[in-house]
Amino acid sequence: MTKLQLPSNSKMLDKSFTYGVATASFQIEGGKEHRLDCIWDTFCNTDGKIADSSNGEVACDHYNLWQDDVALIDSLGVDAYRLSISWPRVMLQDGTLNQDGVDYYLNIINALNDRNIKVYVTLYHWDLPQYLEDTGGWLNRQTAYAFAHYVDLISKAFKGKVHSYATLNEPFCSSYLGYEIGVHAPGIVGKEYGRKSAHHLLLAHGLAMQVLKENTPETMNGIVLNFTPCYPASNSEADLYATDFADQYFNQWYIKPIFDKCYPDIIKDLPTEHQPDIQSGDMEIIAQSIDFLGINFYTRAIYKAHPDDIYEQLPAPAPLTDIGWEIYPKAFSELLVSLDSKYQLPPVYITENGAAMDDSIDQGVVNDDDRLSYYQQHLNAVNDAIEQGVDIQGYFAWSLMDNFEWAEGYLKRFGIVYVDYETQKRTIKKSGLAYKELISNR
Ligand code: GCO
Repeated sequence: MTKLQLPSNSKMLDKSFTYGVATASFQIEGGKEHRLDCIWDTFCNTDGKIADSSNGEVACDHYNLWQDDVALIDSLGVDAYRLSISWPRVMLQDGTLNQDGVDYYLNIINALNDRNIKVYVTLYHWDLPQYLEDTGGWLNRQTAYAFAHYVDLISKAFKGKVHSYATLNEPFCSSYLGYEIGVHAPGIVGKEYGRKSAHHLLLAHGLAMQVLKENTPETMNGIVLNFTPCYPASNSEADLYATDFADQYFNQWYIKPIFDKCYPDIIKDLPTEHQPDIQSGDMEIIAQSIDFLGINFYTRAIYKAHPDDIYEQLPAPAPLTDIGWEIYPKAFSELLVSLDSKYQLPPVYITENGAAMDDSIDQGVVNDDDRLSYYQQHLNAVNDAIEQGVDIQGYFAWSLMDNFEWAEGYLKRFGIVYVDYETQKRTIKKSGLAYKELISNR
């Protein structure tokens, strides 16, 4: 297989459908000496947290190589680039802007605009300033207000240069992985912390939406949520119940407040000490209207009832990617159709989709047929959802290039561009060449 193809009548072949590539600050930038510490620096420096004991101090050295990387993005022919802003690079602890950090992003944003590449900014992709974690991080309600303040200053500094803002990337990961099971920074463990941190993240989203509407009503403003659709191991009543519970806990928890102004029904089944601290007016703030919804999809999960706990997730069946996630594209179209039927969705953008594969480079060539096939199946799934009436207007490949894959360090490669971390040489993989061809053949 060398090509990515869509049916000739596909709406995804219209020029108005946006194709892009995505990255995140901590995963690619390095340049640590030019910013304050974030929770991922601290987490990486804690023994046993990162699979290869690595950190984000150099990463893809995008801090120094951004000009080449913008040229690389342009060479792929994409319409848009989704990047995230490192909060501790642009803000000082006293609540003022760090102009060097702002200028760093302005240079990148200007270079993208010069090349007619639309700039999709994510304002929070998990790199919370460490000084805010020191006062409780997302367990502290004040962090939501600190976020709105940062968004106020940065959206003014970027005025007129950005196409779209996403407030948060995947609040599920920040709260559940970071504060409930502790496999992501800041590594806090306790069922009592997951929902509380999630509520403050969602509040931060709502407060930031208010700021964006005021400061930059001309940009497309929204949020990026990830979903791992839940499937039952059998049709037994117990398994169906377990699966529905997991879906409410892991998926609907983050979207329902935004569209329905309330948490899923299971909130009443959670012990009081696990409940979020909801203050009067919070749900109205969270349920601001949004201009777009970003959806990230990688895989599904299968659940059955558990005798002592409510649910148990089964091991993922083959075929698997290199990170152990099942390849099951049908869940992608089913997810999109089901969200569309449950909620009054604004236009949807697929803000991340892609696969980690065990790539090897041979004489400057990366034949990642496995990733190419993943993309083909998932582009088809998006097309299926569009045919079923879901208003999807864009698709971003995760990721532009191999990078720091959080707790997996540099061991898992998600790029459509290969990175040699010794030399920082970038090589477009076969999947990247096919993506470029799909885009240029529209
Ligand atoms: C995400 C993360 C990415 C990951 C990707 C693969 O938003 O989940 O944005 O940072 O690298 O999802 O795990």
